[in-house]
Amino acid sequence: MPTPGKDLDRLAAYHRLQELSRTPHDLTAAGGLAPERLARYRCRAAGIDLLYATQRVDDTVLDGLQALADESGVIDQFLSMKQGAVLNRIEGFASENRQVLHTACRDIFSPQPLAPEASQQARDELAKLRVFLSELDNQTLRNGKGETFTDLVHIGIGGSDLGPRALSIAMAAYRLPQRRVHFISNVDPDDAHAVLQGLDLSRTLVNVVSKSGTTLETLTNEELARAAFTNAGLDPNRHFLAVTGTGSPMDNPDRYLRSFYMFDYIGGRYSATSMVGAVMLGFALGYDAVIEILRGANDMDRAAEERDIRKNPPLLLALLCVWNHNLLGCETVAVLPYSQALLRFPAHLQQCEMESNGKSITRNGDPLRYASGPILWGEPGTNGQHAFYQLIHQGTALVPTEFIGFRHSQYGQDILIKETTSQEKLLANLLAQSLALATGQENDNPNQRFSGNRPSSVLIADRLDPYSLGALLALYEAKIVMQGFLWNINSFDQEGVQLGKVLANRLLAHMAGRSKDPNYDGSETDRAGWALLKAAGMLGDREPRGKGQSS
Ligand code: G6Q
Repeated sequence: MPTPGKDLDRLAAYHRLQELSRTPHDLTAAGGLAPERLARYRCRAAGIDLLYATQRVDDTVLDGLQALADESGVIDQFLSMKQGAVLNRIEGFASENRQVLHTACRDIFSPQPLAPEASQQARDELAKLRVFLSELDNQTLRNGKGETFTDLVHIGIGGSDLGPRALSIAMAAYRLPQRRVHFISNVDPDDAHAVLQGLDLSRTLVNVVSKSGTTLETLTNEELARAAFTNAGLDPNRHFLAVTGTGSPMDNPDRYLRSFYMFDYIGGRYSATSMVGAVMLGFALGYDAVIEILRGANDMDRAAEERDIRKNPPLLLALLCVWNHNLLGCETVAVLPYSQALLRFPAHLQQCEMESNGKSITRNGDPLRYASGPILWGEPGTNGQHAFYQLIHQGTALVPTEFIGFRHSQYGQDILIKETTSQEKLLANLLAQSLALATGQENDNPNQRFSGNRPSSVLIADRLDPYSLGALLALYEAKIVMQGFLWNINSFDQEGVQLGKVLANRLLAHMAGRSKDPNYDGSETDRAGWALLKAAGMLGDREPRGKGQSS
């Protein structure tokens, strides 16, 4: 069993950084953004460059961050995660007690993967997927009328939706002809209706994705979709696919055309490169594109093992986050992709970061004495520039930003207007924002004064394609778990979402009129829940009828 790391504030390097944080690098000073600095503060892996000259760090702070990385053993912990250590746990308390092996899903190219068993399971599932996709391609798998399948509806929520959906939107430019994918996640019936109504169900597959096989929203939407197929005279079992954990209530191949598996060592929010994302992506893009995504992710996973922080983009981004968040006091981080295709990428990162690092205890169960995960948010630029950037430039909150951009567009359909292409305009805007935030601008008019010294990083790659998307995804996954190691928290559980789920079931039981023992127990929470339902006009004149009934 690995020993958890040390608390951040027990590290000598952290105290040294606290001293340095009193006089952070001044980006507004003369020479604060010297060309030499811009050229040197740049680090690259798996085709992605991280430009960080516009962060409030200098060589001394970078040396301090290197010392912090070394002293906390962040890379050793990352390696032991990849080798299958049980890191999803809280010492001495009941916890999930699981390995964390999402990286094994893409460690499939080397003859000696770090976690051989998990990588073999990934290969086996990929082999099944390859057969399934080739049967679709060569039309041995067709609908009851002998036609090909053209549409796939992916049903899942949280980790079984956000990552796959973000990747699917990002890769729309690479979609196979005559293949469309759709998503249903919310239990809002309008969401499901809006998706299903426009489809020719006879040529549609439905991919139901739930690791646990017990999630209310997903099971409800599955039944709703099954009913739509039955009403259309179709047999759902010949159209529905399952992606689930082995042994889950959904692990019932008789009900599905095909069943694919993911394993308990892959957390939902880290599961986009498992079958959770791969089945839908394979349908939309083809098997080879899925492999390219995995290859990009694997290359970044391997680059993330580098101990020199100046050569390891995810590690450096994680340390810069600790610098901004714990030492310079910033509470949020904005991820701003200058690519419309990354429309839902910030939403995926929001879950990945905030569900992983929104914690208040250490891995020993002690209260944290320092801040853990920041609030992460974001929208594509340049749209955001015409909206919330005002606050980033001149607001009282200091918002470190992570810009993401690509040198070339996906479709290559572009024209010169006033001697620049749209892609150049997009990138010019990205870089100008980074510059403006760093240097600011003096003005006698206080309303037109920009303080500057607002930190940002720029991630830039050649083109958003399957390989770079995989690398970008893995970069953020690694960054997020490394932050967790630095804060000495468990980034792999999500107890915080449980209470709301339990109470929602309780309120549903009241609404369904099943308010008998044990659902209505007269506890303070139950009484408040009942009263809240009444105040919301959901119960009419009904009174509780359980053993704890109040009247
Ligand atoms: C992610 C979380 C959570 C989970 C969903 C869906 O890390 O655990 O978002 O992915 O609740 O769970 P199922 O896949 O089990 O339906």
